[in-house]
Amino acid sequence: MAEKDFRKSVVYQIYPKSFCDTNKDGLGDIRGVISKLDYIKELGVDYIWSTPFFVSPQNDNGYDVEDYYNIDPRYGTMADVEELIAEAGKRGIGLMFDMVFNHVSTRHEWFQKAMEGDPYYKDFFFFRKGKPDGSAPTNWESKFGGSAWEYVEKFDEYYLHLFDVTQADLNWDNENVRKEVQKIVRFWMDKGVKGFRFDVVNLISKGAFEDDTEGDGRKYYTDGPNIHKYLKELHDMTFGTDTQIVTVGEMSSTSIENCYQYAGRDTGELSMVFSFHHLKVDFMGNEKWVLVPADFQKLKDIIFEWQTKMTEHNAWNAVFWCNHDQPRVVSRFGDEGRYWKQSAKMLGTIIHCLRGTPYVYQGEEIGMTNTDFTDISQFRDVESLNHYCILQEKGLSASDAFRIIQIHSRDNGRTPMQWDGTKYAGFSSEDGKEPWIGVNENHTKINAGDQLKDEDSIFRYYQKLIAMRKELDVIAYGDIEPLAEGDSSVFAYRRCWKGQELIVTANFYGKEYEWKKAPKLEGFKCVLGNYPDTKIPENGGLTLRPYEAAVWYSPQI
Ligand code: TEU
Ligand code: CA
Repeated sequence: MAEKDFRKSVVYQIYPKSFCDTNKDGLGDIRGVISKLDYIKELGVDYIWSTPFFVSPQNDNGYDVEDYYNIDPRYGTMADVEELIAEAGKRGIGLMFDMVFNHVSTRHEWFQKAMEGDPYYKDFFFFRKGKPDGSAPTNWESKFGGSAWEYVEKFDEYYLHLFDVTQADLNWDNENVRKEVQKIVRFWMDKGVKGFRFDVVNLISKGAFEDDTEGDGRKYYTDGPNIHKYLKELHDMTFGTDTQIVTVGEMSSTSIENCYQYAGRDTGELSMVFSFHHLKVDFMGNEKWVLVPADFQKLKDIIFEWQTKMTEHNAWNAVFWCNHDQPRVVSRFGDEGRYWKQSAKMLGTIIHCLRGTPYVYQGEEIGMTNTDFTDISQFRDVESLNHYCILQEKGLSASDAFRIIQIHSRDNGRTPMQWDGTKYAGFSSEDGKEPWIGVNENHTKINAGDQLKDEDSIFRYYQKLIAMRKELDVIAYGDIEPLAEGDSSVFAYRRCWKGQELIVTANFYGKEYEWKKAPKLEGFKCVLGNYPDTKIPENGGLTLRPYEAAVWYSPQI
């Protein structure tokens, strides 16, 4: 069979815990995903990436895996997962599984045996002596706050956890670890899985264990010394033997130079990468827990840099605004209020016409917004709860700390999927247990049921964006040229492929804007837009209404 051409594909991401609950326990489940396959099919996507549902204590909602070969009973059974793969397959949709191999839950058998003192398994992890004064081996910080080292009294040693204290980092320098990982990947390939998303995979190769005098330690383990070797080996021993499998690596704080290799056409590593630099434009450097306005110029610079340089190096991006770790994009860069619909469509347009494989995160296709929580007790995420305390320890008032959590919390993307206007938004039935995390009140106005009935809805618009990538080769294969690079309001670019041209024009703000230096659009046709009456201006220039976006196409120059 010919190699899978993922350039025309679109991926739909599901966070199963918040997607659909079929047995009234307040937690989404696999049968819930099965029940919504026709909806996902209607959107037109090619793959479903589901975040992990393996056996786990759920301290980090499944990113703390206890057993990679079995399904957490809260989500369902192995038979359910097999049925999901088969039913999705019948609809032409492949399943991408989320493989977390940087760390395991401390409840995983390997860690349990390590804690019993078994030297074979102790070497699966990073156990290290403290400094002579007894303090942690290095000053590295956990991504969820606090030290990245946890003291174990009975060994008088510390173990490394870059994330939660219950997520122990695996030692990939140990060949036995790498062999176990390969076994797991092959197990799921044999079940008919069509793709993999590898969690924080650029952190698996640790460098020197030294104090970081400038930062939190990430420079010692990000894109580490053997990373390309380990990825090539994983590729060769597992998914590389099947040309139908698509892979995406989640790259934490990576460099573009490393991504040329991770996602190069012929480098034998992965199909594509998620990078996050464009989603730190409302941070202060790497510091997320602050309130600063989004820097639009920086956003454009970063997206365009990744678009053009990855193209030059024949490498492939995953393109996205949203996932289960990010606030909702319409709240973040758009407008939840008056221009909710226009801004959600504008943001979708920008992503879906870029060079790369677009990812749609559950609820994005209906313009779901951030949470409406008013009290810290409503938040569930370990990262948010940790930082709520850390911010107050640093001297912030409870209300200032809360405001920061509200804006940046990962829970913004984790409230239940809004299917309809009923009590629990159709996520679970009204006589069931209360959902594990609060439903947004706005589900009476923002829900899938209503949008399916409305030809002008955000859902219908996403459907068109997805169909357009399949119809127009220029979107999947074309080069990219940034336009209006220094402009204060416009996000625009040109794509070219074999004489076909596509121009995307978007007003990123809620104020009408006169774009004097707009490219000439004679010979182009507006193939999609978020206003019903977008026309080619007669005297050059382009007036963009609030959040107006349009896609202009010319079959040949
Ligand atoms: O996330 C990796 C990661 O570093 C971030 O997205 C993280 O949530 C953020 O930087 C914190 O500010 C992946 C998963 O997507 C996430 O859900 C897991 O919690 C994490 O790995 C650990 O497995
Ligand atoms: Ca359930």
